[in-house]
Amino acid sequence: MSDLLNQTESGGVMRLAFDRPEKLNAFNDEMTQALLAALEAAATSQARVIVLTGNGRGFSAGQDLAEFAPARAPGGGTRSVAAHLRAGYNRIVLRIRELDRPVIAQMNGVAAGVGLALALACDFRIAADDATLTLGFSKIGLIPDGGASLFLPLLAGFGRGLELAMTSERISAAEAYRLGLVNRVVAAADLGRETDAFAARLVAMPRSALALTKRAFNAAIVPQLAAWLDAEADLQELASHSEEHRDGVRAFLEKRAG
Ligand code: LHQ
Repeated sequence: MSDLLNQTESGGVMRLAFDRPEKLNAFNDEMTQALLAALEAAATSQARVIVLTGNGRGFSAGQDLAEFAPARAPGGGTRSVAAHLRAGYNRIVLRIRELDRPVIAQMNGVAAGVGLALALACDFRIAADDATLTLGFSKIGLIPDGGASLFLPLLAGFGRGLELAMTSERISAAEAYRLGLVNRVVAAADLGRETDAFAARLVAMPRSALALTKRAFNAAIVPQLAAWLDAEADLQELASHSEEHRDGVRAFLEKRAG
């Protein structure tokens, strides 16, 4: 267990809270692997519902761009983005979808990049009214990854999904609700209580019915998920070799990003 992921369990609900609040819970390798391990352990736990959330004012700002930056610098490291996706986020998305119990994203604050992608891969999203969402990838020359190129149009529709992906517009929770990206929006002060109440409703439902319902929806809507995540990683690899990507990451790290 890592200090970067707090795990608690009560009333049949496992809560996993990202804990790098000073970086808006951006994912470094340690936090990524901790989440993957926790989701793997959840598959055999007594918990009937899993809740993902963040500590502080962020749900997650996505990939830690400072940690991955050396590979982006001219003459820098050689880490492949595709390999990075396959070793971490893609496995997390598959775990979320394959878990035979509901996974809820409790969106306490800003969700960006692959942080938003992971929320979109969950079964349900409950957002605080002051939370915001942005894909952010296009600003740094990338494509939506972590399954977002699939789950975003699935939830928001092709046109609005593509618009959000291409513009990286930062939208409010209310707008996200209007677009179908989140299931409900609640007062920030009530977020924990409202999520607990919703989770308790699910805990009280017949366990196998929920497991089979999830399996049915997966088979109907995302039957080729593993293959798509793989293809998405290849496209991201292409994008990551561009000058636009290098310049975009540099602009963010030097705080020149608009
Ligand atoms: C961060 C981050 C961050 C590091 C905020 N990293 N520090 C996969 C494969 C391989 C390569 C690349 O990517 C991917 C998948 C991805 O996820 S790509 C997309 C990565 N994420 C982004 O591009 C979002 C970057 N962040 C932002 O645009 C803003 O921070 C948002 C809109 C999330 C929030 O803005 P503000 O509320 O104004 O907060 P802030 O920008 O002031 O951030 C607070 C701190 O968190 C700050 O640190 P500092 O030490 O200066 O206080 C930021 O540098 C840090 N931070 N996101 N992704």
